[in-house]
Amino acid sequence: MPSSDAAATEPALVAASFGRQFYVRSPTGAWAERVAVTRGKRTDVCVGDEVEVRLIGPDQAVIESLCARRTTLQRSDRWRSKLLAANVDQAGVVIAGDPPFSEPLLMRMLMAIETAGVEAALIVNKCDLGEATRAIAPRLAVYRALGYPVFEIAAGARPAAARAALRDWLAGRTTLLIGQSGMGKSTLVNTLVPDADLRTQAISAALSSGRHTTTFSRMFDLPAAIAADARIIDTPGFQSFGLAHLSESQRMHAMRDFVPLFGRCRFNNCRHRDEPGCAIRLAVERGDVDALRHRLYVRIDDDAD
Ligand SMILES: Nc1nc2c(ncn2[C@@H]2O[C@H](COP(=O)(O)OP(=O)(O)O)[C@@H](O)[C@H]2O)c(=O)[nH]1
Ligand SMILES: [Mg+2]
Ligand SMILES: [Zn+2]
Repeated sequence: MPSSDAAATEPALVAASFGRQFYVRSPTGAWAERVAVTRGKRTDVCVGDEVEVRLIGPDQAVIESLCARRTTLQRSDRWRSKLLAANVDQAGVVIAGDPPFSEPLLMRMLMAIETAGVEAALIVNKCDLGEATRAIAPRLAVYRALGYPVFEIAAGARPAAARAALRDWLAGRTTLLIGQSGMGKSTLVNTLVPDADLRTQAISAALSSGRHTTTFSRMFDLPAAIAADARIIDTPGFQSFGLAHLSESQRMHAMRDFVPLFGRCRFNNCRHRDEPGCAIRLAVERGDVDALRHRLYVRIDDDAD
């Protein structure tokens, strides 16, 4: 290959992925956003990836190489692992009182996020629904006590207040929003990125040749007036979140309430169920470790066997 060709690649950011097609943009805005494909059958590229592309004409590109990732978030079952996003700094798990959020799902997402070395926060949406929000308040207190930032907002009902509450947390970072469907992720993205819907439609049309779908993740820059130097990634909702890519030790270490007690169980291979002298179960009995989180941990551990 002539060396002039090798020099003709451009740095790009993957703003969306859909099957084997990607939507890429220039980090400096030097060229127009466009659809890209990978060479061969490579599919291990995801939203947030930094890549080198070769531009073809005014609206196409080929992804030539993938840059090293700072972080990788994924979910997986026994057969397949799915990349959710690369290079995110932090993740906001969006939950709400109505419909009631699933705490097992929340715990699974937190395990994946923490193991990936990504900072996690809880974004509690629909706080205008007083009764439903009061019903989950005791659970929010548990996560606050564990040190997670907990933002209480109403993205749809009180958008300006939601922007003000999240501004400092979003500034200077790339944030992934994840959660069950119906919690309000897309509503939140729309309050932060005024033209998000239009841009989603444009990406959707370009990627799926007209078939409108929003079942893909996509990344937007936030307007500077809303948060400086910030990017946000909206994801489709999940009904399950597999952790086959995590070891038992990784799952255990993501339990912030367990960590200070490690090494105090009678048996050093303790699985913190009904073993005699289990320091974690004793802490549950004393009320020092939340009983529901312990019970859900055991269930997640059972599912992984
Ligand atoms: N009451 C209330 N409903 C909201 C709020 N934000 C979003 N919703 C509603 O929640 C539903 C799901 O929102 P959506 O953004 O599509 O959720 P996603 O599936 O997580 O992306 C929609 O009917 C929204 O109108 C809010 O602040 N208050
Ligand atoms: Mg959505
Ligand atoms: Zn134990």
